[in-house]
Amino acid sequence: MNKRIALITGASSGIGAATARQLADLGFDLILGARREDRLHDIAEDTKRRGARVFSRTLDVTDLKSVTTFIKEAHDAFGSIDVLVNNAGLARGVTRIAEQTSDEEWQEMLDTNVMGLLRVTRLVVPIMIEQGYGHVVNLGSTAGHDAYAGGSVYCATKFGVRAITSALRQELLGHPIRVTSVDPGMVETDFSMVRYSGNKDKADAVYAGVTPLTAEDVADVIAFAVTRKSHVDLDTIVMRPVQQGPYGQIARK
Ligand code: 8X3
Repeated sequence: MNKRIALITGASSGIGAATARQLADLGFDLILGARREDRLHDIAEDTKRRGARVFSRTLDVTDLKSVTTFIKEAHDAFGSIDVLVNNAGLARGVTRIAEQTSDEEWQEMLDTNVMGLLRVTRLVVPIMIEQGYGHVVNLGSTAGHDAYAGGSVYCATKFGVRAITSALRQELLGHPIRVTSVDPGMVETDFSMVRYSGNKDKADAVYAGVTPLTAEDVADVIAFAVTRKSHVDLDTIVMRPVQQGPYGQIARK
């Protein structure tokens, strides 16, 4: 049997990079996209050393032309896409609605987390339908289950991902294509550094007194989901550190 091929967006760091490494170790070939070329190059080289055949290109999911070119070149190179991991996403700020002075941060989150995921999905799903198999894994969040003050738009994007995942699962019923949502709570990646525009003190405070999930913990779950027997479709997987409860409750030490 040919090696399976997984496409991962946001593959240059955090959950995307950890997933790329784990899937390479499990024998997948990889299509890797991310905005940061130097970091993408590093993860491409690492996964090649682990035995994967790798197609990697810069990808900006907010840019339709970038997405279209990326998917076409990747499909031309590899001929099929078995697994799509829609990982690219970000949070910007924790500003309350009435205190937000411009559209910029809101727009970037909506355009990346919602529109970006849709742009990639709508081009990959027809390939999966045509080939007669596939698995779409969307990265949701506990922020798509419970909203919190200062997180209105980030939470809206993740509630949106949850709606898109549910609709997609219904749209694909009757096709042998699996749809999974992996929805983590607190994961220590550069997520908080991005959210707080590089303010390390604020980013560190998010994880103070908590043993957060790691990117590898989330990648474990993605790897588990995509390696089940083909008739097994894991639906929504919500995962948190043991110190994090629902509704933003955290038992810090
Ligand atoms: C990240 C979870 O709680 O930091 O997706 O918004 S949270």
